[in-house]
Amino acid sequence: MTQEHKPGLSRRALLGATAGGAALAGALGGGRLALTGGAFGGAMLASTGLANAAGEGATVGPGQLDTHYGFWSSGQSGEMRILGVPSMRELMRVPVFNRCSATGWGSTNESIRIHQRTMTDKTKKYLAANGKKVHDQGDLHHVHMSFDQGKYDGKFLFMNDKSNTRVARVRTDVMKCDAILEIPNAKAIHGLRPQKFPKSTYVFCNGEDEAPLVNDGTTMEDVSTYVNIFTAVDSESWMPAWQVIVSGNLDNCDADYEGKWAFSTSYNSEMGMTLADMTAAEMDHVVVFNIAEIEKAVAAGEGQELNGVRVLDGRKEAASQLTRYIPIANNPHGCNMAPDRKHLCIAGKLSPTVTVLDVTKFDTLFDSDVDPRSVVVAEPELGLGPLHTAFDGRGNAYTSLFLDSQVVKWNIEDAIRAYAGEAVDPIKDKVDVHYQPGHLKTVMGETLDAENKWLVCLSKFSKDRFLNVGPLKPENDQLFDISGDKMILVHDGPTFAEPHDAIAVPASLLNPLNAWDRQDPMWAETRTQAEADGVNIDDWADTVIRDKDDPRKVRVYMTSMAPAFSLESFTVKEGDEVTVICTNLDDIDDLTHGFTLGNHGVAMEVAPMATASITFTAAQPGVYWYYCQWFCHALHMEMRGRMFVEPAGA
Ligand code: CUK
Ligand code: CUA
Ligand code: CA
Repeated sequence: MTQEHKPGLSRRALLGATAGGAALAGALGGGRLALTGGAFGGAMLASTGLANAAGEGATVGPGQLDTHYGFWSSGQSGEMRILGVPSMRELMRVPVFNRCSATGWGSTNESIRIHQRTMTDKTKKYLAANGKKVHDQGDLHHVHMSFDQGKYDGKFLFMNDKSNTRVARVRTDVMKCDAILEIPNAKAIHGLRPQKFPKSTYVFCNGEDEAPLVNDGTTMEDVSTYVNIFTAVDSESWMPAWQVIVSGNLDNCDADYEGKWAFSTSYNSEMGMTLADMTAAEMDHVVVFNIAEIEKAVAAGEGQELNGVRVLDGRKEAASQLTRYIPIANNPHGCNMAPDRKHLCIAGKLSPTVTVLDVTKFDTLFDSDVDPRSVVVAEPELGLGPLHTAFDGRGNAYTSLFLDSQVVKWNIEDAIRAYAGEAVDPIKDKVDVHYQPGHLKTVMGETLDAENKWLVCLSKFSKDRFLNVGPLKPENDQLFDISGDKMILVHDGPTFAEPHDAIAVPASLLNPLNAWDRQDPMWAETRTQAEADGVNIDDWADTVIRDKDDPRKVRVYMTSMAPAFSLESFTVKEGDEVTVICTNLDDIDDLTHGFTLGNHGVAMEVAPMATASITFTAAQPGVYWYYCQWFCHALHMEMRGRMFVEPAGA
């Protein structure tokens, strides 16, 4: 047992008391120390040693593989993370919207091309006018996998950048981002979900912030000109398919299992610009998007074309068939479709309730004179600050209570019966979590394959759960075994800023490559340039080429093979725009090389059989060493060479 860090903190004691069953199981079972560490925990964390004990299978010993991949967002870190579940070991960080010192993401030409990808010439102008080239920062809240027939297809992961109104796609075969899009017209993409059925043709993207539709400074103070925009992005071309203007703003979203609807929560139906105004109304709403009607309107050329996108008007006053608005109590947040294909759960946030909507009744909303609240089939009171809901595929829902710092397990059918007047308590269990949870997720819980084994709860605060690391504390992701009637805490996992959301999928769903395919599109443009230079980048290359048309540009082609670069040195001139193109000819698993150039801020990963390139300006005359920064061989330290920079006039 470790000591208390501070006196007077009763939270541990409280947790210990409420998790009594777990404490007992842990005490009896022993073990699990490798994962649980010291914190309070030995006693309260469950063990695997006990037959039928909760937490069974949570231990993943040295050399053992996890049964599931977890994909975590990273909030303001701007990357996607891969964790093993149930060990909660962090396996990889995949830079997406951020710049990465280790891999050169955001610095290499291959990644900058993806960062700079623009949808139309018009948008390119818009980007240039704002002086924006590459944002190397992002706020990534939501990661979701592509679907086929309501189940994950294992192909892509989609994610948002709230801070720069962007969305990105990650390929699961190489676990690299292959497309980023800055969405025009909308502002601050927050909620993001793929279409579940028949497949993820669209990725639905919520614009959270209100702004004038044509946001060019001609109108700024006049809030009546502000709109919010819902965007469907084509998952293949990674271009906007269409947009819908809505009443109020958009927070979280989801889609149904029939391919008919998308839905979004709105906490600012008031279109308020201040906290007081945003929380003024008793009811906000959920927007229901009618996909078929929207596609019909797009095909008919309705609405307007703006920055290359068809924009339809789905606001209340437009009285169209595109949208419907279902009143929901004050400032709802989470929007989670249950795997029973029927029930949509809207978390109340400022209301202690979750509102359950029957999506199979949504057709009736588009008849006239129907009370939009007639699709509400339950509204259980669960506790304070409900944010998000997860599902176990057995009819149970798990809702995070931010203010109560709890997770509540409740039964959807029982909640429906209670709403109909029966004397039944839908609440089945409550556990304290540490501390103030946001999202929570079950394995496959947003698909028809929902599992009932693990629940991850992503808490915003770790409080006294870990060694003090200064004023900035880690967050805390907690793993629960939900296979029994009670939720049992089996693991705490500190995380850095700031995973909002996560998904977990069986390891068998994915089969990532060990070495790149030489024909991968990632370096297609680099290949084209090499061919123009008469260089074969699939073979040994040790060529330095000065551009015929622009003599300030130099391209340096080299290969890496442990423990040497093909070029021991190369020569350029001060001020040259130098591009180093490196191909790793080692096709051995795990044998990544890198290229780091001294005093130039240049470093990049070159994974097995990959080509990577990076462009920089040669500094003042002198000798500069480059080296391989991924420890690859006994002679890794010797894997280096010199760049000679001659005076410009020489
Ligand atoms: S939001 Cu973070 S806790 Cu951006 Cu999904 Cu609810
Ligand atoms: Cu190659 Cu280190
Ligand atoms: Ca509100």
